[in-house]
Amino acid sequence: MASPQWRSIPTVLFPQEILDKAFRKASKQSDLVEDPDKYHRTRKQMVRMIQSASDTIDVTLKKWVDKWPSLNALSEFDRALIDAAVGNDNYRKSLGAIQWAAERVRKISGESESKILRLRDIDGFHVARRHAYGRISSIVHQISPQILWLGEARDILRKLPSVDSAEPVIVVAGSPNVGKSALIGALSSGEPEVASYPFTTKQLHLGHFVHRRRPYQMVDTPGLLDRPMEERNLIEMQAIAALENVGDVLVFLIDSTETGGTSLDEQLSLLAEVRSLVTERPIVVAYSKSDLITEIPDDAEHLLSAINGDGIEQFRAFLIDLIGADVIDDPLSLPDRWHVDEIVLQPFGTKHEIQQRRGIDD
Ligand SMILES: Nc1nc2c(ncn2[C@@H]2O[C@H](COP(=O)(O)OP(=O)(O)OP(=O)(O)O)[C@@H](O)[C@H]2O)c(=O)[nH]1
Ligand SMILES: [Mg+2]
Repeated sequence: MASPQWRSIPTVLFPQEILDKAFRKASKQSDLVEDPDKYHRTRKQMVRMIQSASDTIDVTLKKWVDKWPSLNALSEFDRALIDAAVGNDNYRKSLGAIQWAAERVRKISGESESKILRLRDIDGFHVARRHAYGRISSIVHQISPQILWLGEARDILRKLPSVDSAEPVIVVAGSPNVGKSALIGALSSGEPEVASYPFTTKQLHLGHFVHRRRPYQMVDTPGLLDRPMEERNLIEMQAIAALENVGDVLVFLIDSTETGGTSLDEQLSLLAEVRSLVTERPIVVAYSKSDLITEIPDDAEHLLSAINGDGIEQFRAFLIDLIGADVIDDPLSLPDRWHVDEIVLQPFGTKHEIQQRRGIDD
């Protein structure tokens, strides 16, 4: 499922701008009416004005509704992101109100036309046209809050990262400054894209690499984990839950050198919190800045350096294997090492954890 292309969503006009645009077009249309007879000409002009104005509004509003993706059609990842950014409820209600207004305006146009066709005097045509314009304006003003909301939401949503959740997604988390963005850079082919989450001032890095023609996307989660869980607001909590639960794998990066400014103990307690939050996805713990590490932590299975590249290729291969996007195309073939069932079923965890699961003491 491709991410919505927020950038292609048309600009949201202010309510008065929509009306101005519609009425301006309508006047031009009325100028085009030709009829030597004033009575018939005026009638045609007034009908043309109402039709044209309501057409413009109807088309403009419906285009918004069409261009904004329906939440139900989006991936869980995108829905969670939108919910965190602008609120899914507001999203639905605003688009609903706009759809309603488009239909109302169309109806008013129809009613006014039949009324004008029943009238018999030039003044009446003008009055009916003005009356129709008044009703149309009031409908558009009535949905003013929703139009304004949509305009603001568009600006926020345009900054959201675009992730194709049909392809593998690797989410990188960890305390500030542990090297999340640098790791994504090191694993990426090409420069990572820089986006931003609306709820943090920090920059977000999006990278990818390709393995067997499949893109593996990587997203980092800056600024989401720099305070204890209980101090975070609801929006951040949702964002964390969404991000960490949605990818295929969560890489938790630990900087055991503490040069990032967070003590190892704090990082480990953060890891414990994240473990309690992320129940649906495998968590891979990796140690960053291996070029600076003097004392190798006991349980360090993955030691990485974004600076000199140590461990990076092995880690990439490990992630590809863990995600397993390539395996079992042929339903009759068995995975490699199928007979070693524990390892096939539970390919991750530290050596110690695997041994524990298998009941082996160190
Ligand atoms: N020596 C060394 N320094 C590294 C390594 N990886 C990152 N750094 C340095 O650590 C600092 C932080 O790296 P970032 O990649 O920005 O860390 P981050 O986790 O993305 O930080 P935030 O986005 O602020 O949470 C930078 O000065 C990097 O140059 C590494 O492998 N070795
Ligand atoms: Mg970063």
